[in-house]
Amino acid sequence: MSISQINGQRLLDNLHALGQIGALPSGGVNRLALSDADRAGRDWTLARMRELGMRVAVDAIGNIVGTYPGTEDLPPVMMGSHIDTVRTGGLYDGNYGVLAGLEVIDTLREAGIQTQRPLAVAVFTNEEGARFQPDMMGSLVYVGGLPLPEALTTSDADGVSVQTELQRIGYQGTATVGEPMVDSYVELHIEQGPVLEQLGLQIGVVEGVQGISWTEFTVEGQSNHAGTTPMALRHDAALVAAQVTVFVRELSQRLGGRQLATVGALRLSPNLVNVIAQQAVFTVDLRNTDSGALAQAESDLHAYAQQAAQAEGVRITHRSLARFEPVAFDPLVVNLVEQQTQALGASYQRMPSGAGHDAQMLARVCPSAMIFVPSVGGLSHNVREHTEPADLQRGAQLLLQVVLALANRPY
Ligand code: HGY
Ligand code: MN
Ligand code: MN
Repeated sequence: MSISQINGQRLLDNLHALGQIGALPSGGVNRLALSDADRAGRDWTLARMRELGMRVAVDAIGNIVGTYPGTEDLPPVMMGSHIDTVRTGGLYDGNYGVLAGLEVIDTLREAGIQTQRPLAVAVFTNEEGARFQPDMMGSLVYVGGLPLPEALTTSDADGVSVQTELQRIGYQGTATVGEPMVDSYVELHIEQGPVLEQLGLQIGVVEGVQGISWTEFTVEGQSNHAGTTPMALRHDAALVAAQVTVFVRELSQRLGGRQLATVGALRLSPNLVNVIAQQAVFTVDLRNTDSGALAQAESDLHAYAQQAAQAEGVRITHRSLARFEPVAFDPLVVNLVEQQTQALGASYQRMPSGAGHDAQMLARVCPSAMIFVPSVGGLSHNVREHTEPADLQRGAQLLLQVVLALANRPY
């Protein structure tokens, strides 16, 4: 049976159409979770699902699941990702996995093909965690990893809750969280790193996702006059934030391997040129494929932060924003992705994911895996995020072939 070919131009057109929603004047996209732009993106995506004749459900955390019926009433093979972005996002992070999933449905529908198992496409709420932590919030609730009430009462930096925003944008749905039960999950995503491009490879067969540890530190010092306070008498919150920032870079170099460390958010108060900072609130993002090394990095970080605070005579507290162990995807689904990649004649390598993804949550409840396509310059979470059309098309074609194999496999 000749395999249907996805319509690459239609996929590109849809990526650009969705990319207009929340578009930044300088290029790129700002579609923070549960913002007005996110609502508009959700409305657009729902309309696309309905155009494809999909049955659409929205659950209590705002996850959207479109289902395309199969010949058998079995748990669906699910594709999907997210359409929320960071504040300086690109066209492809998350959006590509959702729209490629809809392109697969469109292609099969046009060919009059119905798979044995139904196919589903999911849009998970707040994958980025840029506004509300933790990241992958919608999929974590979906798999029962975060109680719904705890997610709904989570607030952003302005004290606005997830529930308030879900209701405001009209996406606190009534579908039961975690339904439908999923047969298997395949997420297509841009790599968001430099590996495939540097090796000149077309596909990443993703074997798992590294561990993630997000911590928010609050340092309380003493504001004072920058011109009259002797250096020895200062209790400078900004100094401790800066020391920890330098420390985590040195920590990643000392631990080596795949240890990553980032201070991405920093707020000083009162944040004035001639006032010693009274407060510093900052985040530390630690990642490692090795669970033990990640725990070691966390332990070293907290020991150093306490010691630096004590030396400066300031108080330091912290709270965890997200903590996920490394995840290994289902070997059978990973093997299937590899086989279909070979059948497509694409160059590839097996690799871990540096970024977090909804697939690492779905892996808790069903066999899951991911497919990567190259990111130009390894850039992502950056308005210049780009993937070549040929790579976007190839990834979507591979997704179609993988889900066809999963949806029609003997049961
Ligand atoms: O932070 C991450 O890895 C993902 O983009 N939420
Ligand atoms: Mn993503
Ligand atoms: Mn992202």
